[in-house]
This record gives sequence, C-alpha cells and structure tokens, in this order.
Amino acid sequence: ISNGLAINNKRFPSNFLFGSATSAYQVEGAWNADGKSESLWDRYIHTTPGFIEDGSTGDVACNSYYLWENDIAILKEMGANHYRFSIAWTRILPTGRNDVVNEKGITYYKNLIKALKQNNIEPMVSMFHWDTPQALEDLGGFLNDSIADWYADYARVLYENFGDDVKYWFTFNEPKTYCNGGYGYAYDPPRIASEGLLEYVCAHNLLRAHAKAYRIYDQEFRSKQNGKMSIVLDSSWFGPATNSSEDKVAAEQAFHFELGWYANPVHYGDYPEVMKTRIAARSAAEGRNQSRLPEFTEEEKEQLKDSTDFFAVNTYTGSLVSAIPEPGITDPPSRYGDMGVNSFQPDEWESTTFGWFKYAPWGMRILLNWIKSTYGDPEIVVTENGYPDYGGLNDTRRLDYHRDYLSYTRDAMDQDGVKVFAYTAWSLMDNFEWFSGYTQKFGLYAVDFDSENKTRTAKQSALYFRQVIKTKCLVDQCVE
Ligand code: GBH
Repeated sequence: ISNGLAINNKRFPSNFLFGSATSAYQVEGAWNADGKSESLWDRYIHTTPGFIEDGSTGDVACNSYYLWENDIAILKEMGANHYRFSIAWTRILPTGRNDVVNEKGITYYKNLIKALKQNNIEPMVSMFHWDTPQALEDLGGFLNDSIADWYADYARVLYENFGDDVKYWFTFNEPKTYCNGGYGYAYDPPRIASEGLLEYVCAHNLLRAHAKAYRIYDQEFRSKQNGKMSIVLDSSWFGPATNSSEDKVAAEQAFHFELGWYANPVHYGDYPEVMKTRIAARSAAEGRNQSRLPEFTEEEKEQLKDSTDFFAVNTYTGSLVSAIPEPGITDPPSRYGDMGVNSFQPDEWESTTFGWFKYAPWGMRILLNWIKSTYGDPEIVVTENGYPDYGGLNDTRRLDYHRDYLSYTRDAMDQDGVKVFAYTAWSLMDNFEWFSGYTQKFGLYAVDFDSENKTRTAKQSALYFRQVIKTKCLVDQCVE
C-alpha cells in the first residue's frame, strides 16, 4: 500500500458486521410523492439556482422510493450483513409535528425493513440525515428550542412503528456537518453564516433533541424492543505535526473541538472543558457578558450523560495539527479562532477529487484509539467510510481505500484492543452527493442515472467488498 505498510492478514471475528450506507435525500427521489412534504433541501434546491455544481437535484436520484427492491438485491449480492439508511422525517410527519402521521410513508419503510430482515440484512436506521421538514425550518429549525420536543415526538412515532424490527438506531447523522455547514461556514441549507455563534446554538438544540429521544426510548420502549441507540459523529483523525508537546496538545484540542463538541455531552453530559474555557474567555474579550457557547441546564446534563449505547463514527480523511499563537479577536467571531490551532493536510499526501479529502488511511488507528481512551473504551461502529471519484467501474483506488481503512481498523482491534464491531462503506451506490450533485461518486455500485431503472452495476470495489464479507479477510489468505 502507498506508505509501504503490510495489510493486516488476520481474519476479522466471525460476528464482525460488514455493510453499506445511504441516506434518504441522496437516494430516494419521489420528493413529493404519497404525502411527503418539502424538506429544507427540497426548498433550497428548488429556489436557489446555481447552488448545486451540475444544476441537479435529489428529486429523482436513485429512485429508491420505487426501486428499493433493487437496493436489496445488490446488498444481497454483496452479502452485506447490515444496511444503514435514513428515514425522511417529511415522509412520516408532513407537518413536521405529530398531528398527522402519513401512513404511506410508514408503509414504505416497513416494507424496506421487513425485506431486509427476511434477507438477513440488519437494518441500521438513521432518524435524521439533514432533511429537516421545511414546515419546521419556517419556525427556525434547529435555532428554535422547541425542535427538541418536535424531534422527540417524531422519534416516538418511529419507535412505535418500526421499533420491533430495528435493533440499531441513530438519532442524527453528522450533527457537526449539519450545524457547521448550515449555520457556520454556510455551505449547506439553510446557509446562515454565523461561525462561532449560531452553529453552537444549532448543536445545542440538536444535542437536547438527541437526549430527549434517547430517554424516551429508554423509558418507554427499550424493555420491549431491546434495541441500541447512538448518534453518528463525523471526525477526521488529528495527528501532531511534530513531536513537540505543543503540537500534541494542539492535536488533542482539535479532536475536542471537532469530535468532543458532540461526543463529550453524550458521554459526560457537557461540552469539553477546553471548549468551555476557550470560548468563554474569547467571548469575554469580545465584550460579551455571556459565552457564545450555550450552557446546558442540570436536567439536560443528566439526560445527556451516557445517552449512547455504543459509539458511531463516520470518517474519511485526516489532518496534521500544529500549535499557533492565540488568534486575535475577530468580529464576527470564527471557529478557527475558538479552536486556536492550525490543522492542515500536507501537499505530499495523495489528493482526491474533493479538496477537503486526502488519502490518509493510517490515521484510522489514531482516531479509533482516541475514541477508546477518551470515552471509556466503548464498542464502536464505523457508520461511514468511503472514497470519491468521477465514476467508472474500474475503481481500484476505492478498493485500496476500503482495504487500507479496514486493515488499520483491524490493527486497532488486535494491537490496541479497540472494540470495533461493524464497518459500513459509504456508499452502497452512486447518489446525489449534496452540492456536488452527481459529479462526485462514492458508490460500490455505479448507477446509470439516464436509464429508467437507474441500473445498478457492481464496481471492482463491490466485488472486493463481497469477497471480504464472505471470507472476513482482506488478503488472499488470512491467518486466524
Ligand atoms: C458524509 O459527510 C455524509 O454523511 C454523506 O451524506 C456524504 O455523502 C458523504 O459524507 C460524502 O461526502 O470544511 O471544506 O473541509 C461527510 C461530510 C464533508 C464533512 C467535508 C466535513 C468538510 C468540508 N464532510 N466537510 S471543509
């Protein structure tokens, strides 16, 4: 492999789960069918010309709302142990509130879940993958405190309808991407640029929502349904740029600001100390009488503490981090200033079709070890990991990528004792890649978007992954 290290040839444990993932807006299409209401992505994309690179939308996408049986067929063909997909809130509750439950939406996911179970594919269900009902967005979305109650009501409807068959629930997918993207850097809808301020409010309300949904499950459903629940957090790995103790502290700080921002509250009931102290100090220096980082009430802290049953992480790339002099105070504030470190990807690292993404699989071990040591050695599922390109069936670099990430995952398991129990490739098939539209592909299967059946075809990476699932082994011959 690129950096000359050997691929781990130890077989994965027989109960290790290999699967693949998608999300509702990226694959379903049928954006207004059968009583589904508009999400903020529907609204934004339909009213903002030039927002998406190729001018496309998710209106049809892979058409999985109608072609879901084809998705099951390719999952089966690969021998996937699990399928991670998301439920569109707008299909279940068109007003966003629980006043009207849309039976057709319920039926769609019931059929999907039943068919997965019949084929021995474990459903892993995300309750939210960024597609907030527009009806709630009109009321402020995640800036409105009430979102926690609206979300809790939605969660209860999901447990009532699907909870008997779903053993793995995820409250949110990548809250950091949603809150940074939507309310910080403003890449994603609703594209409110408010770094260091509203992005913290978004995160705060989202965490409150997560805690409520978790407690409802705990108190009303867990004893009957016996599922497990987590929140999917995204993180790069962060390594010190040099061996200096300053850079080591800086890398630690980056982890706390990127992953700890969400992981600390759901494990320990509050934001990381370093976030609280730095943001409070900088807020005071800006002349504010309150920290820009909101505070949880004692009751919220109680609800948040230990509100996951395992750790779920999406990861794609990594960065080196170096210490810098304290950044000056700016108006408006910036997250970079709050974080107070410099993270970067060296030029010599292999680039990909995405600017933010360099090929750096070796850091998987750093990430997994950081989670283990910071959050009490939890069981971990890798909920997303995948490689972008511009398409084609001969996707050798994607094959390498999955193999290399799996290899470092296996190293972390057997050399460091990290308890990883599942790995999920992003994505099952090429799909609507947010503001890149259909230009960037992550699929193990190619999709012919011009064909009526959106024909799915296995790429090299899918054939390799199938072999891995079958043998639980990354090379030709494994040792036990
Ligand atoms: C995941 O997000 C999503 O869950 C999934 O829907 C998506 O299709 C997949 O990855 C592939 O993109 O500040 O310029 O460095 C990954 C999202 C994208 C979040 C890059 C952080 C940083 C952009 N990550 N983003 S930048």
